[in-house]
Amino acid sequence: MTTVNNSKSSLVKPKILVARAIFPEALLKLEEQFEVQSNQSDQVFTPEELKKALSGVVGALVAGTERIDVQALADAKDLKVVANISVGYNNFDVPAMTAAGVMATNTPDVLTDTTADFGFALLMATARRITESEHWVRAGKWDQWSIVNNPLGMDLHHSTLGIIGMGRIGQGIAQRALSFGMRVIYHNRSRLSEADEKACAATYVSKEELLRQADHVVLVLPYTAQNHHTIGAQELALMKPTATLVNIARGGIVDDAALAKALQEKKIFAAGLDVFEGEPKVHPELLKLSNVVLAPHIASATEKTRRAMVDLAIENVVAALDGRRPPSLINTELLKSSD
Ligand code: 8YV
Repeated sequence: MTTVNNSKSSLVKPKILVARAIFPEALLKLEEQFEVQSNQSDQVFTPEELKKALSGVVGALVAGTERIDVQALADAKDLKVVANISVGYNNFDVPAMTAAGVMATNTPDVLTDTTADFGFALLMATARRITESEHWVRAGKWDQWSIVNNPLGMDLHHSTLGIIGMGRIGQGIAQRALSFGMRVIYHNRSRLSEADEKACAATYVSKEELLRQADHVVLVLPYTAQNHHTIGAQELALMKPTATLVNIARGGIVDDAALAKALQEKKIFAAGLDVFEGEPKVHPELLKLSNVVLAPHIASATEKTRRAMVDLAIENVVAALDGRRPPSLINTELLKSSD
């Protein structure tokens, strides 16, 4: 059990914060070891509330909705670890956390397949106009069925899939594409090893080449300041008018205003979006369009995977507070400096 001695030498449980609602069983597990300040009402903290909530706790579990930066850490003098229930960690100012001696952790691997499945599902929904077709049925238009007057889509099978961001999830999508007979091209910060390229039969190309050649483009790269608006008006102009674009990466990777304009002007065929600039807000022009499939950031959202993400975040907090190396530590330099 994780315990610390207080000045009166009685055993007290260390205090931790759980900033978003989690599964009740996971909360009970945490309560065995910690005094837990939870937020089961799931009301997202304002930056001021987050700063207050972090003061006096030794660990915290947060999600992408909590920004951990200098301001949030200002009064967090006892804080040792913040565990993101998310693989992406652009909500963390990692240098600020390292400077404050706070371990940062995330939840890789446990969500790879679920997220790759969803990337493929969103791609299919987008190319085959599935949500638009559902609206068609609900609007009582089925009697207008005709050979030429259905929502006609684009094929996936034997088309060219372009993946930007070829980490674990990107490679998972490439592997799924193989069974559809797709040709896979990719662009990534660094080229994969020959063995990894072979495993997903993917060919490395420049970003521009990928945009020109691909029938379907899927974005799976992490958000960084350098990746801001990786896809803007200029990039959209390179794409085929028959092409689709799917973003399961992060809002801000795509210039949503430029995308809405390209979709309005039919510069590309359709888009599927799970993430948005300034989410949970969605660009108002995107909301007006029928050639875009919209999802509320659910790529990792299966019961099994969300439970695995929470469990891994708990494991990270427990390890850090027990003086062990957390399984998915991001700022590993913190351990090196204490060696
Ligand atoms: C999370 C995600 O649900 O893991 C990620 O990077 O985008 C999602 O799986 C989301 O970030 C909430 O923390």
